Amino acid sequence: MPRVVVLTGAGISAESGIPTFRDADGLWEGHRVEEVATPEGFDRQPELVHWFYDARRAALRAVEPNAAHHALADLEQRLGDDLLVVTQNIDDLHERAGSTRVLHMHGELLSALCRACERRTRWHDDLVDQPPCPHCGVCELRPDVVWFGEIPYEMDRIQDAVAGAELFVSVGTSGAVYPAAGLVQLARAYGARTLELNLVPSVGTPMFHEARHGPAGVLVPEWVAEI
Ligand code: BV8
Repeated sequence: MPRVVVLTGAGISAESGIPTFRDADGLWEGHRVEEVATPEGFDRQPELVHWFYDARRAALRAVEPNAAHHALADLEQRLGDDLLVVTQNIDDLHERAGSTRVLHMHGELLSALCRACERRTRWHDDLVDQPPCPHCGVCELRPDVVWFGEIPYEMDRIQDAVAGAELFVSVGTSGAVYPAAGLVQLARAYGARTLELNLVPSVGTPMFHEARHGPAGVLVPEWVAEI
C-alpha cells in the first residue's frame, strides 16, 4: 500500500489553461450538468454531449502539464510504489508529466467506451460522427467518463489505498463532488495525516489537519521539496 495518496481535481490543471468547473467561466458555466454529464442527458441529446467532450478532447492538444504535475511526477521517481495519485480529472496531464501510478476515478477523455461490448479503446478524435467500435463494429461508442449517478472507477483500490496511507494530500479540488469529497474523512478515520493544497479555502478545508492556500504550481513543488 502506498504511504502517500494525493487526490487531485480541476484546480491542478487550471494553470495549464484547462478551465475548472465551478470557478467563473467554469465548464459548468456554459452547460447544465444534467444536460452534458449524466447518462440521461446523453440519451436525450447525444450530439450535444459528444460535442461537449469532443471540444474538451481537442483542447487537450493545446495544453501542457504545469509545475504541479511535474513535481508529482518527480516525487514518484523518489517514492515509487509509496505514492499513488488519484485524480478526478479526465485530462492526461499527470501522465504527460511522467506520472505512471495514476487512477482516473472519473474516467479519461482519451478513451472511448463501447456500450455494446463494454470494451475500451484509446481515443484521440471526435465521437460525434458515431464511428464503429474497433472491437465489435457496433456504433455505440460513448466518452469513457463517469457521469453523475454512475459509479466511479477503481473505488475498491482507491478506498484500500486511502485507508492504508500515512499521508493524504488534496490538490485543487472544491470538495463538492462525492465520493471523492469523502476520501479525506476516510483517510482521517484510518489515522492518516491530511493536507489541503488549494487556491482558496474549500468546502472540505475544515476536515484537514493542515491547509495551505495558493496556486498549485507554487504549493505542490514547495510541498514536494519538503518530503
Ligand atoms: C456516485 C467526469 C454512487 C465528467 C465528474 C453524497 C452527498 C451528495 C451528493 C452525492 C453524494 N453521493 C453521491 C452524490 C451525487 C453526486 C454528487 O456528488 N453530486 C454533487 C454535485 C453534490 N456524485 C455522483 O453522482 C458520483 N457517483 O456517487 O455513484 C456511488 C458512490 C460511492 C461508491 C459507489 C457508488 C459520480 C460523480 C462523478 C461525476 N463526474 N467528472 C466530466 O469531467 O465532465 S465530476 C467533475 O466535477 C470532476 O471530475 C470533479 O469531480 C468535479 C469538479 O470538482 P473539482 O475538480 O474540485 O473542480 P471545481 O471547479 O469544483 O474546483 C476546483 C478547485 O480548485 C476550487 O476549489 C478552486 O479554488 C481550486 N483552484 C482553481 N485554480 C487553482 C486551484 N487550486 C490550486 N491552484 C490553482 N491554480
